[in-house]
Amino acid sequence: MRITALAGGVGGARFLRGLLHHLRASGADTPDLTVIANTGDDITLFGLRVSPDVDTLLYTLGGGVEESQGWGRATETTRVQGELAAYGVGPQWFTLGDLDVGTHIARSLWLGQGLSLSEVTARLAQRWGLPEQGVRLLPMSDSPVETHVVLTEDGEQRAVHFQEWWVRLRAGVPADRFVVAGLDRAGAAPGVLDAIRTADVVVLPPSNPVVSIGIILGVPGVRDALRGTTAPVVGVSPIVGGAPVRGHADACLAALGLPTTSAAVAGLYEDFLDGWLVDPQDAAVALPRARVRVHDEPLLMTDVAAAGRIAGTALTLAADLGR
Ligand code: FO1
Repeated sequence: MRITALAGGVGGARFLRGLLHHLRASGADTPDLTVIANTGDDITLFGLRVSPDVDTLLYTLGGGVEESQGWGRATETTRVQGELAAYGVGPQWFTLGDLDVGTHIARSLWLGQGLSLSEVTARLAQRWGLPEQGVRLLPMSDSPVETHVVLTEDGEQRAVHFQEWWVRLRAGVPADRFVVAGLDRAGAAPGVLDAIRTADVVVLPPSNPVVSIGIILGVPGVRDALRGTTAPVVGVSPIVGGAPVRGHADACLAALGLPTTSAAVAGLYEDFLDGWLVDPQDAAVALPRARVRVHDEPLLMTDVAAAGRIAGTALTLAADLGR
């Protein structure tokens, strides 16, 4: 079964790790999973290209993530950044661990040598053993795309990089809107549109609907491919009991004038969504499109087994829809 997923960082990575766990436990053949990663969070820091969602997927699926925070490397130190601070080199609000820096140096070096982001990501994925697990990790685009957030502070509007809003400001200053530099002219990376069109199932993990999945949907051709695919498209709500499971999805939805409900998230996908998995607390959702099949299942990914159970339910929902 060819599965294609659109994913952001921590929520997407944990869900997909559960999906692989579920597929292995159910004795299926080697999984055939294509993951299309958001690269709108990417940022250049200290001259290095950092790709947080891609790296979170690499480390989580490759067994090297720092579980307590969901991103970065386990058993990490920050000596390099400490030395940069001693030189007065910033920013210091974004923590880059020493092992993580190795990834950014490799990525930046290879990009500088003329490799595409897809080629670089494939090399990084090889090191983390993703191909052996049946996983193909694709950036959504080979072109640089960067999400910026327009804010009003002291009566003045200014735009900051998404990471500055998310990490330094903790999304505490309301976003007026998001501006995604480079998105309108970003072509989908090789394999992205085909992976959607030829999948047996397309899954939307519980990733941020605005700044993760929403950015991937903005890559020219992706939304059309989702509308046109014959595969059932099944999503998992990132909202449980009217609040994001993690991260600041509430602040992102507010910027679009939307409430923090699983129904509002489903509304963002209404032109291509077939099945929608919600938590029992949100089971009474009124969806904008009656033909979307809603199923409820506890959605807290407390461990790998719980994420596997949720992923298994999403596949069952997809199979029911495909009949
Ligand atoms: N998140 C934080 O809250 N603080 C950080 O200092 C931070 C550093 C960081 C470094 C590398 C990386 O891959 C991710 C990192 N994140 C950090 C997570 C990241 O900011 C966001 O969670 C995602 O971009 C949103 O998906």
